[in-house]
Amino acid sequence: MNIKEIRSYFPILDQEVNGQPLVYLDSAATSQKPVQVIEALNKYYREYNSNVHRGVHTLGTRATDGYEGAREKVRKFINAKSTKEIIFTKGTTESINTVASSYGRANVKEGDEIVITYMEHHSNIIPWQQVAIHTGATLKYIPLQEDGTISLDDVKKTITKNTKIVAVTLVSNVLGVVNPVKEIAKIAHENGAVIVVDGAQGVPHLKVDVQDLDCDFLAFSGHKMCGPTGIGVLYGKKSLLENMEPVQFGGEMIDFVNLYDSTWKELPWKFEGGTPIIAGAIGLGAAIDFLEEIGLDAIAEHEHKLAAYALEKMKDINGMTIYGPHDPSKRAGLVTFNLDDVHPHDVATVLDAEGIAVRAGHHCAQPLMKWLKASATARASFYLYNNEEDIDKLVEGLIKTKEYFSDVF
Ligand code: 7TS
Repeated sequence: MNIKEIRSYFPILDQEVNGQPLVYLDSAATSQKPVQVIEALNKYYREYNSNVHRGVHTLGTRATDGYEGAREKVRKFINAKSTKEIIFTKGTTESINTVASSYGRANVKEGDEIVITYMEHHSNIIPWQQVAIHTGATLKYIPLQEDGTISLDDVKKTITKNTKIVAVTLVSNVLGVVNPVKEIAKIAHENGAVIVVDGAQGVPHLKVDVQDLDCDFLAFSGHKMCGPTGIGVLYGKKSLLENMEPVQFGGEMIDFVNLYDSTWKELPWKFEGGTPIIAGAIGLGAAIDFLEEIGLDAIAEHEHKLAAYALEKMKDINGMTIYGPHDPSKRAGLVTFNLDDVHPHDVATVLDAEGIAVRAGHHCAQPLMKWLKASATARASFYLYNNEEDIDKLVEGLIKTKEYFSDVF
């Protein structure tokens, strides 16, 4: 599928914003949705909206088939061994919190260590801070090298026999760094720890194989991979999930309810209390079909080229600071930057007037901002529907921003 055809599936891109054709460079916050996903949601609500796993009526069976069919699509997409290992959640945040609240509280005690990195998103920091606070464990950070990458030597020095959990992102939402998760998993396992991988920025963009990575848990969000908001996935190895307690209790997740105690359904349903996110899962299934039709390797290569092109063009702008490694082979499809002393919110506002959407702020990564010695940054992030023209417009917009602010001051 060529880029023109890919773009034609995203109706939202075909509009003007502030009198200019929209240039959407904020896919790391949320991706746009192709018609295939919009239509899958439309079809579910128009034709077979029903609750799942209850009753035998025809619409209920269709909805159950759609929901469970989506689970199988997710299983195949990340090469999990079984659908028992695929739990639907509302997103990465809920997935990581589930591991922290269930596995973390039960398996971490005083004197133990939890290891994370400085580049984590808040949703892969705060749940572990909470586990540490409640259990008396120590939270340790793998340091970053000057270019923002982590070295395996530092990983080996930080993870010890006292480490029980290692939680690390596959791709940083600020630095664009792709972490050596497979190697980190090996080091974690040699020390008797489990590894939790934050796949929010990785799974939408790179082929992820949980068996090859040998990760114990993987969290990701549907909305960053062409799917709807409100749906996400927690993958966990069956042997671990089987021994974990649910964190939400109520309908759908039980086997028997007695007066004073209850027993749980088998995996994965014991973690899916209440009416599940049926439309969201069906929409995510459609998104996976779409991504697979194009091919994850082709998507990764396309974004990689865009990032290299953007780095090349942006570094020539006077006063530009680009964060993260400058070597494009070490990074994924996003560029985080600051332009002279112009506040990133001002950069984003001027770009918005040109129809260009970028994100500005701390990107939910305040410890990393502190490490970068920046209170905030601007970020352009790319996906399969972006092209070089989008980056040319961004560069033009940045030059305009610079001119505008040099006139003002
Ligand atoms: N982990 C990483 C690495 C992320 O980038 C994000 C969201 C999350 C976790 C949380 O995902 P959620 O779907 O549960 O919210 N990151 C961003 C971002 O960079 N800009 O907006 C959201």
